[in-house]
Amino acid sequence: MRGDKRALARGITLVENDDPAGWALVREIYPHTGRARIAGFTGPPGVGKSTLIASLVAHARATERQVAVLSVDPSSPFTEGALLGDRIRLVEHFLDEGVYIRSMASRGALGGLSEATLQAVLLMDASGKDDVLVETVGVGQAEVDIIDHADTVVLVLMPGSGDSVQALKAGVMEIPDVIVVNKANHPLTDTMMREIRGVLALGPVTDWKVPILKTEAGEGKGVDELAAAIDAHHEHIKQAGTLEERRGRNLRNEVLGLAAVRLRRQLERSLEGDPAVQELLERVVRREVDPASAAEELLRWRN
Ligand SMILES: Nc1nc2c(ncn2[C@@H]2O[C@H](COP(=O)(O)OP(=O)(O)OP(=O)(O)O)[C@@H](O)[C@H]2O)c(=O)[nH]1
Ligand SMILES: [Mg+2]
Repeated sequence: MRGDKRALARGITLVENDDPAGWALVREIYPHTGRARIAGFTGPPGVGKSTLIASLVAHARATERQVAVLSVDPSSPFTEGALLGDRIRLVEHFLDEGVYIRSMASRGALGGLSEATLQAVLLMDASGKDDVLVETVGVGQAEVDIIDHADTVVLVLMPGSGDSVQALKAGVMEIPDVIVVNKANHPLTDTMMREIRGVLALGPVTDWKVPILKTEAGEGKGVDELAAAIDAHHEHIKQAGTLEERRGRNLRNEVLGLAAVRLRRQLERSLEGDPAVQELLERVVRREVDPASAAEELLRWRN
């Protein structure tokens, strides 16, 4: 809680390894969380999320804000090796005591990736970070719903990522709080901006007008505006009371989600190898009992 990077790193490793000490740690620090601003960055692979985040880190450091970055990518864990490659400009921040960078790819034995990431975010928050920036790949029903725990969701696109605009249009993806079109020196940028505006115009009118920003992350262009938009959104939801509401709803969902996963696991364990259960399932397959009745039967046995 004094912000020691090594302690934070060890804590996250415990959580990632599903070590009971990790859960105990989160239990202890939980009352000290809720201070950090959590921004989630999502969007298709390669649009420049990491590069943008690196620029935002530099931006935050200029005002002495403490920052943590969590990259969640089950398909391509970003390793130290990848970090040292040119694709991520976070390297320059590795030696900065005020910045902590971590990636998470392990699914963990128990709760799965999204649970482990939430715990990691809590630890980052408790360690005194002002900003936690979470990167996840994907648009639509992202396999990592950690984005649900962000106060501000930033969708990053680049000219040509039309699929994502379609996903927005089709309602597959929830409307984010801020939209960024990165690599904005591309000739199709303005077309893309128009398409996005068109999609947003179809949606409901809300009290927050989703800004659509152009950036060139590599050059740091538009990053000040992006930082300002994230600040403005945070301020907006704080004033409107939606921040508490959002966090409350997300935390309640988290509790229900965790309980559901655990109940399912308990159920599976208690029924494993039980011949009566095998027989019941066989009867469903033989169409003697319908699935809903069989499920009720299972629950009756458990109680
Ligand atoms: N031309 C141009 N290239 C950019 C810009 N921003 C990022 N890039 C490059 O695009 C590539 C992908 O950038 P990343 O920041 O790794 O993208 P990402 O969205 O984090 O990618 P994943 O994590 O793999 O999904 C890198 O080679 C960047 O240098 C930009 O504004 N213009
Ligand atoms: Mg990335």
